[in-house]
Amino acid sequence: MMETSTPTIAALQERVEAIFLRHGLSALQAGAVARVIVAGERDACKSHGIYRIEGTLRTVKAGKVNPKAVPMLDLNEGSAIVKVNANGGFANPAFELGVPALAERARKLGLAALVINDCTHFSALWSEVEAVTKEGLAALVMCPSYATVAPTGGIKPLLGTNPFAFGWPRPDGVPYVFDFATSVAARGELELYRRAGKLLPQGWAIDADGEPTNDPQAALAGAMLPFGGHKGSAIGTMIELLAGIMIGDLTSPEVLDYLGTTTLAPMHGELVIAFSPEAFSAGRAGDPFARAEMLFESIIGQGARLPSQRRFAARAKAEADGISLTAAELEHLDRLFEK
Ligand code: NDP
Ligand code: PYC
Repeated sequence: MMETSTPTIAALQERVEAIFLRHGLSALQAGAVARVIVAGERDACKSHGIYRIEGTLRTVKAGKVNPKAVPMLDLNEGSAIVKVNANGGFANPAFELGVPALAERARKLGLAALVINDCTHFSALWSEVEAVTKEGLAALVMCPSYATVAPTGGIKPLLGTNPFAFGWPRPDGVPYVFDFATSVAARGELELYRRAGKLLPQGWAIDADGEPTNDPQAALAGAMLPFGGHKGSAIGTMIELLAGIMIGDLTSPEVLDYLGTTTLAPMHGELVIAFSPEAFSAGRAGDPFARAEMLFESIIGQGARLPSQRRFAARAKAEADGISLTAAELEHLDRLFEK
């Protein structure tokens, strides 16, 4: 049986933060980046957990992210658009800086957007969606990544795996949250399959000649496929438009040109939109939150599960019992600290 250990969430946070501090990140950057990585492990989202530390450190070493960047908030008074320039640092502290102003503006105006520019973004989006739902607001979050996905009908990497997430606040518990790559799977999953020596499921990727492949190595050299064929391809394109071109930041092919590799974390922008359900439904019958609960109950009533339910169950277990890590994972953390 594989040997495991169960550090508390706080202990793992301290350990991951120490790795980043040791490698030159400021306390602001190290704390925010470690929080999102530890949240990934806590919620059993391995593709964006401690596995991401190595790539993050590689990106710092390559000089493609500013480990001591201080994000700058532009309140853009009177506008529904709040902006944060990450100044070449990680997206996570920039997001944390922008959320209070985003929430205040959305409550006042009914909806508001947070634009983050010039940020390195490697993380899952659900933690950001949840931060907005904690403010009693619904949220949409999206960003490009780098060109790794062929548009439907094409065979060359062009779109990113472009994550797209939504959240709806629930008065008496965890929010409704979905968060997915607009490719069949996140690129991190491909890498985890490669490391485990496992074949990919059918329909995830094509090789460099455009032929379907189950070989993770051939897939990494070829292109991933959008989820849902032309539908995922169109949503991925929308994200390039809204969270790349519209906010004056890089699109996925431009990110790849800038980095020259997919082995570093991508640098681009991010778009967060917050909605006040009360403001949108004002003057109409029915409490939007109560009506939403009826919808969720009907979904569950059919035996279906809500998205993020698996994640929230993993979180509850980690909060009670600690985060389960193998001895190999803990040794890996030690090596990252020493490197
Ligand atoms: P998954 O396919 O694993 O999950 C997508 C969503 O569907 C989750 O909210 C999941 O909830 C939910 N879900 C899964 N199965 C069911 C089911 N049977 N019924 C109802 N809901 C279900 O996600 P991806 O592999 O596409 O993406 C993984 C992560 O990668 C995301 O968090 C994304 O943000 C991140 N990512 C980040 C990128 C970046 O550039 N920063 C790029 C691409 C991806 P649950 O978790 O509870 O299973
Ligand atoms: O898993 O597809 C991915 C990814 C790309 C950038 C960050 N995560």
